[in-house]
Amino acid sequence: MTKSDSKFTVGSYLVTRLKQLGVNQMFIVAGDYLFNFLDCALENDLELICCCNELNAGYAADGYARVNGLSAVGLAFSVGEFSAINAIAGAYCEHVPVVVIGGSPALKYHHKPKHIHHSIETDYLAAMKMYEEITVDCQFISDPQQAPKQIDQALQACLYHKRPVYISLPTDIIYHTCEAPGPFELSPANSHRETLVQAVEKAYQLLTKAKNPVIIGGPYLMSYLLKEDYKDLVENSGFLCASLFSAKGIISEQHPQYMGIYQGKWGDPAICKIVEEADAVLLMGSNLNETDMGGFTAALSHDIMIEAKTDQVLIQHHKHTPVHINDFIKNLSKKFGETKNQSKKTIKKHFEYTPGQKMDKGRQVPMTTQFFFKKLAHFLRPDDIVVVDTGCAIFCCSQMQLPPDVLYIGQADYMSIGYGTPALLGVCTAAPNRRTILLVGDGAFQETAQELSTIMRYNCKPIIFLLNNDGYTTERVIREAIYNDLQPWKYHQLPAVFGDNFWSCEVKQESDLEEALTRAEASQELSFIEIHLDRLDCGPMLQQLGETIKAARSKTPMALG
Ligand SMILES: Cc1ncc(C[n+]2csc(CCOP(=O)(O)OP(=O)(O)O)c2C)c(N)n1
Ligand SMILES: [Mg+2]
Repeated sequence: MTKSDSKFTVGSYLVTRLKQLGVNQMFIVAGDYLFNFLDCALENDLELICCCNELNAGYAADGYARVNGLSAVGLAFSVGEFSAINAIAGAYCEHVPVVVIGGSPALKYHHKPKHIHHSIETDYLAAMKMYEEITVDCQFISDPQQAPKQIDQALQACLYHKRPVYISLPTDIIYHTCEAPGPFELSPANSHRETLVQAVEKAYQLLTKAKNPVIIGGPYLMSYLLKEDYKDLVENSGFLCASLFSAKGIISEQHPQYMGIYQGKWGDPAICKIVEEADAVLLMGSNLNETDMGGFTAALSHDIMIEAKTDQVLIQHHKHTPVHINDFIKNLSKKFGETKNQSKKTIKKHFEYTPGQKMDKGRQVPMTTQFFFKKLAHFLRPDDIVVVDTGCAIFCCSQMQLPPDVLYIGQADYMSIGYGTPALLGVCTAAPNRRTILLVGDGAFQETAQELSTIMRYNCKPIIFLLNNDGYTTERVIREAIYNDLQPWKYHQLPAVFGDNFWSCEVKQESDLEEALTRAEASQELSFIEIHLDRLDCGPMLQQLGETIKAARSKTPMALG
């Protein structure tokens, strides 16, 4: 078929490609320059999830991509594009593949720019210049002949690097015809063959000669969909393994070889000891960020380390590149798999909370963080999705043992509060049949609370636990000051403003929780449970962290918060 015979337009080409790649919903906030593309999406059965604001649409797209493997967000020219920047920066930081589509003025305006609505004077590419910092590819589509190539290039980059890309679509280009999309073939990983073989051999030698080797799983294993390969590697090697704070749940926390979260001196001392006394460490898919490294208290020596990043492997200071994490994990796992009689090391867990343990129903005393998380550990079941926002929620959850096959989602590296509620919308959209639970602090909730409205608009039925500790407790434990206070909302009353398809309650005493959980368990509607906690009750880990930071602050300012 020639280009002129094609029934495809630039708009329908992009929509078709998204659908071929499993994106069946797009998060949007409408705007006039975007109308043509939105109509095109509707004509081609790409469902639109209309959000309250663009920051939230970006976070929703992030949550959707973490479940689905790819997502799209449609934004109005400039005003919408600028508003979503923090969400897309988060997706860039955390390796989440989101396609950002910006509606732009018609080409005739680009040829002869005038100061039109939403433009910053006459620079129509101002947003694109900003997105260049937080995406792996930016395309401005001005020629329908080139459009398919440009769109495919952006999508390839998005899926290869697992990071956002940006496509700017002038409003009139949408209806120009272009060639039909063929099958989409993903670019293969670009490892250099011999370097890969060398890296695998060296890593294998170092690990097998060691007496006490350990494996640590990082977040890129999740981004690159390597969960199964990682499990194979752990099992084929027989070594003990830990997860980073940002990779909680990358391997079943019930797995006999799994120790728990390693987070330097911030984490469990028993796990820290095993990891830091190991004579070989294989660290898979990490960027060694501050939180994962426990405020850089982690004492991991590069002399005994193998570090697989996304496209290179560092072995005892020596860089092997290009070696893609995908190729490295598969080949190393295979190599271990070929070795017979590999004895497996197992470990008794150090977790404080274990499912199946008999739980008391609670007394008539004020609710505490510790009691809540103990009960929650019993409430969770396999296959749940748990979304956590930054605050006590993410820090306390990291200490709680998850049942197998729970998908755990949080912004553990970028840590922008307010991520959780809109990400929940994305997660529920991508996985409507999985039970989904949100843990969000009062401060984080106040950042993006409107999206509860969209969650109800699309009839999602998550269970939301709002941890109301009267302000920014995570910040309070570092410094008590009025800027960590909040206007005290009646949170459990808020869903009633947005719709009818919910039930809500307040939990003030330990004994109230049982009834709330029983009701949530049986509910066919959205559950909104406001948990009242003391303003300084943050669980032992954060408490200790606050003390450490306060003590260290006079010498070295810490970055937390
Ligand atoms: C967008 C953004 N603004 C500010 C911060 C700084 N910050 C980190 S934790 C926190 C407090 C969170 O409060 P809340 O959600 O109530 O959780 P809590 O610590 O009380 O459990 C703040 C303001 C941030 N991480 N992200
Ligand atoms: Mg709070």
